[in-house]
Amino acid sequence: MASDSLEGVLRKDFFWGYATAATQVEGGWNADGKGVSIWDKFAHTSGKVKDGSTPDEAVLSYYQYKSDVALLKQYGVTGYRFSLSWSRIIPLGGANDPINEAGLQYYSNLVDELLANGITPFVTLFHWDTPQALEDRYGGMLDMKSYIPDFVNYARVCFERLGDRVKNWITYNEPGVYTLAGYAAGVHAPARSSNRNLNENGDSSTEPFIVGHTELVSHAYAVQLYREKFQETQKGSIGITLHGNWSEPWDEDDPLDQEAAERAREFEIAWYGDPVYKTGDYPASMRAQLGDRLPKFTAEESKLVLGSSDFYGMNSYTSFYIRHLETPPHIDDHSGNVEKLDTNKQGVSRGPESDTYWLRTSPWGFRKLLNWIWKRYGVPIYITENGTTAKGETAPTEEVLNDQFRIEFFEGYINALTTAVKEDGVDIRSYFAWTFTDNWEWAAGYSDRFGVTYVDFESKEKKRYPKRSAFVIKDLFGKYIAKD
Ligand code: BGP
Repeated sequence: MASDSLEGVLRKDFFWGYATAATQVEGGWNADGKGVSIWDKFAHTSGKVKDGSTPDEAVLSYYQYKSDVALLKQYGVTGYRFSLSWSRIIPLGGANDPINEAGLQYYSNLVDELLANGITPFVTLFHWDTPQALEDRYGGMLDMKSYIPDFVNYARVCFERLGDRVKNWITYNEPGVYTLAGYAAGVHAPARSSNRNLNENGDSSTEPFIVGHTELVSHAYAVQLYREKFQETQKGSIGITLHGNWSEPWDEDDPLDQEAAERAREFEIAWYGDPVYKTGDYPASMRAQLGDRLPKFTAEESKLVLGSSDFYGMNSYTSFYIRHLETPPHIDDHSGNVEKLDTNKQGVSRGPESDTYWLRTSPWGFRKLLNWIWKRYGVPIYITENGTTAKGETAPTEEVLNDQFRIEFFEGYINALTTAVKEDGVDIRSYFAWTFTDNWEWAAGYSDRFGVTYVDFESKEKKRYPKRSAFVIKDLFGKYIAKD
């Protein structure tokens, strides 16, 4: 419900809309010269995806972008965040490999279509789909020296070819999820598990932190290129998007749990946030626990990384209660000696359960997180993802399309962000809900539906059915954004 006292609180030029990622929506996985990405390979390997599905077709937005943009317009959005598939643009990925003009043309058409409909594009260069050829050639991001020139070249091609019209760039989406899910848990591409890499001393893997370092440094080089060669003429902004959920102490009066919650925030968010926005280095709590597992920034890297984002791109979905542990839960712990719980000491739940095991509706934590980020980093915040699944969405029935659970989620979170602007003075410039249509949710396949549009995956054209949440969000921003 929109509260009257929040009317007109958001700035006139606040952007709102939906976020998507190439692998999750495009389909056409090998169409018109596209190369194979690590997610194509992962999904085509049996046993990796929950429902055994692949993103070969996804929601066919590669073919249906015009009607999709028309639907976005109907939903009233002012912005649309999508990602470019590197292997669609440079099929083999490398700086000396050929460009696929057909792939670039698709993105150019999409950008034109959005602009013709008054929708501002926000473009992510990397949403997890490394070209498989680079993985095969030198191990992808594990080899920072080989990887950087390839990523920076890819970024340059995108700035050159789309930057006359794209004014909002995001280098990486959730670098921390890419590293932990892909190199520690091994449940995402490229499916490397740190357990496999234990050395004889029983120490744990270093791979996630090596990959994390590559992401940060390559991000910074791409930003340097944009700032030196493009920003003045193209007049856009560029930054990075980090994931982060709120960590609340399990026992709010226990100093150990308070410290543990702060440690959890640092391991999750400040791992990338501090180098970029605060110190040019990793947080001391991480260095203390991880020692040499954490790479060291050279003086040059540190200088390059610090200040390398014009804004804080924030993806957030939920909150956790955090309890202190004396010893790491497992020897290759990546979370700072903490335990994540669903309820606090008083037995209060973090919120109603969605259809996704880690996600519960907890807008109370969203406001706290916005404040934590604002206080620690002090740069404008672009909320680039936030959304939920709901139980029982298996057919486009009237009840499913009247998606009350998702509506309450969005009411809570959009209210929390608007309150953070009004009451706490946090500078928030955008909100992109996750997501526009049901899609291919990575290792969950087609089983997790985050869309405000129901998709019939059985139908040949992946028929779309608007859910009511799309119109509730429209009304909320209609009230909360200031008018001329
Ligand atoms: C974010 C990703 C999105 C999307 C979303 C939903 O971490 O950036 O691409 O997948 O999470 O979560 P999940 O698919 O992990 O359930």
